[in-house]
Amino acid sequence: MPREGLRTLAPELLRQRIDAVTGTLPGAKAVDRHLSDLRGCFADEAAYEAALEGGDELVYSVTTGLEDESEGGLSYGLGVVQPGRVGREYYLTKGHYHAWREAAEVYIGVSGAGGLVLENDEGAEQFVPLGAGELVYVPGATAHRTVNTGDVPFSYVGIYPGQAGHDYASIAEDNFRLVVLAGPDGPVVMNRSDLLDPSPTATIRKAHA
Ligand code: S6P
Ligand code: ZN
Repeated sequence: MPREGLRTLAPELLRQRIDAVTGTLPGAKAVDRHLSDLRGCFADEAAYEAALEGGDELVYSVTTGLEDESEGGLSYGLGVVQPGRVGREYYLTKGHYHAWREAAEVYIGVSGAGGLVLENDEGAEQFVPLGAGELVYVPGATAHRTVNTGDVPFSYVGIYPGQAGHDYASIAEDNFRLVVLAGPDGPVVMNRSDLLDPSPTATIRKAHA
């Protein structure tokens, strides 16, 4: 792909306005993900089926702004996760590794509150809160999923190498090891294995804001 340059780049891509109220990049088209697109993502399968019966609600939208797939180019998109839950689990994105594993990404919070569930295949995992005006660095070779822990839409911009690509299958197979749930005093983070096999010793971590 030829390099986008000052001469070729459309002005609306050179300087893009983020509409934080509507959660859009004006001029760009959003891809919507509804509950039915997220089969297998939520821990509580019965709650998922019940939620689906109640209506195939919109869970999140992604609007891709510029996709510069030339060597050294960057792409970016605006994600908006709606407020909501399936059982106690907050609405989330599918999540992915980058197909080019080494490709890192920067997330910048635009409005609302949520965070990123991160993990790698070396056994590290973490929930990192992300609010408006905050930035989270997603290192390379790290699967990432966004979660809305608030009660208004959570929007953020993700900026990543244009050649990153997306690999959804590798993380979908076993799903993320951490789940983010509504607790009595706000969001809590648990290991999926503890959630599926609850015992008094299950580790519950508070998702510090
Ligand atoms: C792209 C970046 C985000 C996600 C968005 C939706 O690399 O990480 O723009 O695409 O958060 O998530 P997902 O997992 O459905 O692509
Ligand atoms: Zn990504």
